Amino acid sequence: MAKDKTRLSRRDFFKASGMLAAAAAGSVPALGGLEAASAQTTNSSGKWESAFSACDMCFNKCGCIARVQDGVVKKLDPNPKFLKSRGMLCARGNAGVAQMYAPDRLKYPLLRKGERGEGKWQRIPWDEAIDMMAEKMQDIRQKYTPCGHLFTAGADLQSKFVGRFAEVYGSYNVTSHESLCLLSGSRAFLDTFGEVPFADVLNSKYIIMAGANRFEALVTPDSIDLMTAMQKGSKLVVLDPRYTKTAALANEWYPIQPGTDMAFMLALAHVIINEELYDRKWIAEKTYGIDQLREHVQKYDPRFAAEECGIPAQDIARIARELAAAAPASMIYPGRRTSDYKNSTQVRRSFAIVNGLLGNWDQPGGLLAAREVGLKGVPYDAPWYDDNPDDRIDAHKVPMLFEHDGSFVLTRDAILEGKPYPIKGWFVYKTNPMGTAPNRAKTIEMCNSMEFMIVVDIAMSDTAWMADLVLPAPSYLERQDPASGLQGSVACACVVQRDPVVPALYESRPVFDVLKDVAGKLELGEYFDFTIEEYRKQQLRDLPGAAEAFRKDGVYYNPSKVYGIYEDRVYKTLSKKVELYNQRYEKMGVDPMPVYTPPAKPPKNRFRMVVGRSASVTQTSSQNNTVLHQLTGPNTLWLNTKAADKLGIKPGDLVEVASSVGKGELKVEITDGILEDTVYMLSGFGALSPQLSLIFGEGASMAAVLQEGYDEICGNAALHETFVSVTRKVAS
Ligand SMILES: Nc1nc2c(c(=O)[nH]1)N[C@H]1C(S)=C(S)[C@@H](COP(=O)(O)OP(=O)(O)OC[C@H]3O[C@@H](n4cnc5c(=O)[nH]c(N)nc54)[C@H](O)[C@@H]3O)O[C@H]1N2
Ligand SMILES: Nc1nc2c(c(=O)[nH]1)N[C@H]1C(S)=C(S)[C@@H](COP(=O)(O)OP(=O)(O)OC[C@H]3O[C@@H](n4cnc5c(=O)[nH]c(N)nc54)[C@H](O)[C@@H]3O)O[C@H]1N2
Ligand code: SF4
Ligand SMILES: [Mo]
Repeated sequence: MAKDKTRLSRRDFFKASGMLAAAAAGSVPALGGLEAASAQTTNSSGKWESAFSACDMCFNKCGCIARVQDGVVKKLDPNPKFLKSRGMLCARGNAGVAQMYAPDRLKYPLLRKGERGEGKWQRIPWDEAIDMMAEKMQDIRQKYTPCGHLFTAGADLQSKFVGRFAEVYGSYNVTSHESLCLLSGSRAFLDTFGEVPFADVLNSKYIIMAGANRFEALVTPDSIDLMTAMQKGSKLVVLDPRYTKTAALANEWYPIQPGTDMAFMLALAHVIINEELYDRKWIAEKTYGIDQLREHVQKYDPRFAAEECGIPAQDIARIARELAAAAPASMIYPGRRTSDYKNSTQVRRSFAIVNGLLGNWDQPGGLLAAREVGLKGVPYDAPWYDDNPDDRIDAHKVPMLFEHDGSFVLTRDAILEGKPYPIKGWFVYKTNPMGTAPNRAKTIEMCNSMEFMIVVDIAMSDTAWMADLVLPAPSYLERQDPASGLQGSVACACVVQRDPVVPALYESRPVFDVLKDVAGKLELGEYFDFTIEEYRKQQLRDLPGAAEAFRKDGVYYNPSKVYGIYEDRVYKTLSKKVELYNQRYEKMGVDPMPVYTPPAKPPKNRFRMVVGRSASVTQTSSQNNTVLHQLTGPNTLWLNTKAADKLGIKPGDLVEVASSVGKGELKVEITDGILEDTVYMLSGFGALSPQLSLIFGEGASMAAVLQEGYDEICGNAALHETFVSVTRKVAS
């Protein structure tokens, strides 16, 4: 496929769109969407070009092909050669064009003029913005040591440059969206199998999906493979307090009492062990701790679990037998977001243990080990700063923090306390903690405690709204990105990269360029002494076929062994085996096996709030998309029919939902598809930023209502530990 040879240069684009003249006259018109972009393009040749890219509307990076006419992206199609996404581009993926040409895109650097969060901005030129960044960062480093600056970056191929910058600048304080997402699950599987697995959904015969919603919360290829596997006769059992679309399509759905999954999993282990439904050879050769586990699960029989979970005991016993009969082509699906409960690592350990017990590992239909993609790192020696404190600001608060991601909620608390040391600068790239970290009031306090806060985004997110300096980024279709390895099921170990499909819009600049410029001013230029092109060459140096594959197919696959990887490999655990009993936990004084504690019950007339996804939006980042906005929102509060009756609430009433930390008002949706003591609402509404013009004033903010518990082992946020009241405000 010919790449866009006639691609317009950035200057040509502005010229063609008439913007250069307008800019010279001092008034850059707002490109009001795709139509406006096309209308402003003169000399239309009508010629279509195609270019590969990888979708960035969520972290999955599905392969796509941009169809470009006269320098304007008109359409995105799935890349059929991209096996990970199985030739699919979801609704959000298709709406990538609208994201790029959104009228609300940030267009040039903005400096706060009024009070923080007041919304008074002054447009400044880039060189001034870079000078100011360098000056403030230097100032903070001198006053508070390099660790006095926090760096936060979301899911992105360029986030690695933020980490690199933080390291050479000298700060250990780096956080990401991950401690609001999946770290407790990663912890649990790492501490059982020695690595975080992928699920071979396609070849699985029996899947228990607990606390995951693969037909709405899309994860490729799992979402598509689940459909295929079910068409081939695979059985799906869903545990979810809500009747999700995945629940609707499952063979069996159990509205499990929130926070009780561990009781269910331990009861499965009880049946499997007591009825000797496991493979003795596997247990003897590959696992550690069967005797301790046998003893541990005796008290967790199906009757006990039934009382806790609200799932009949005979069903639990039957499911255990069916799961074992299908093993090793069966699985407790590991899930993705595990930011649920204070004991989420232990809950997910119970998932991992059942898989370990059945040997659902490294074989078709079970959990799979990661594979080599062959991508090379680009090492560097960061300078040492004598004045720095010993550790991250959130260190030692939980026993097993992930060193690279830390814990956002623990970091925020430490910053607000100013202990053990002050943090006064904050750089945020492509993540929106104001909308995605629980207890928004606290995040506002954190922003207020900063001397200087910089946000790089494509839109005026709520986090950008709180910043001192807001910098416009190009969207994924406009920038060059380093290569990245992608894994997922049997579909791949592949490598993707991005090149601009069209030149960067407005004055947007990639974060790499921004950091490189600032590094230069801070005398750290030697650590950014390369272009992305050169960086990629280094990454791909052992993959001679990659460049040609990118050109031809838009993706590079490294064919490698999928199953049996561990036949001659030792597990990266203390016992060098799959740890049913965790030796390291024992040494650290953490329960070596998951001990069940019943979750607190909501007090009378209060409800447990749970978090979940819609297929047509991502977190907080696409609700304001002109296309997706028509499909989603404003958000509603799911309330059980009986609970609504008791409260005298009728369909469509406006209700106030309030926790101990915040509240919001939204319309109610009365349904039998949620447990009586549980409520749910979609995230991403109730925004504070008026520059999210489609959704400003719509619905309620989940981040404002959620309290901020955290996982006691790794500090991952615990988003489901919030009780709320629901009160009618206005009848429908
Ligand atoms: N369309 C779309 N797709 C996405 C995303 C998106 O925003 N939109 N986000 C992506 C990201 S970053 C992630 S991490 C993944 C998330 O993927 P998932 O983890 O599958 O997503 P959630 O929708 O959060 O699913 C959690 C489910 O758990 C249920 N639940 C709540 N409490 C309990 C409990 O105690 N026990 C059980 N068994 N269930 C419970 C909730 O009702 C919810 O349906 O999705 C990814 N894919
Ligand atoms: N209430 C609530 N909180 C949650 C969750 C939830 O479901 N509900 N889910 C949790 C999970 S699983 C996760 S993964 C996290 C995700 O949390 P976040 O990382 O905060 O995810 P998003 O809300 O998608 O925010 C992404 C930000 O990046 C910006 N952006 C998009 N594209 C670009 C780009 O190309 N360049 C730049 N520079 N910026 C861009 C968007 O405008 C947006 O401001 O949230 C967690 N927190
Ligand atoms: S799942 Fe959808 S939004 Fe996510 S990368 Fe794939 S196409 Fe894009
Ligand atoms: Mo996530």
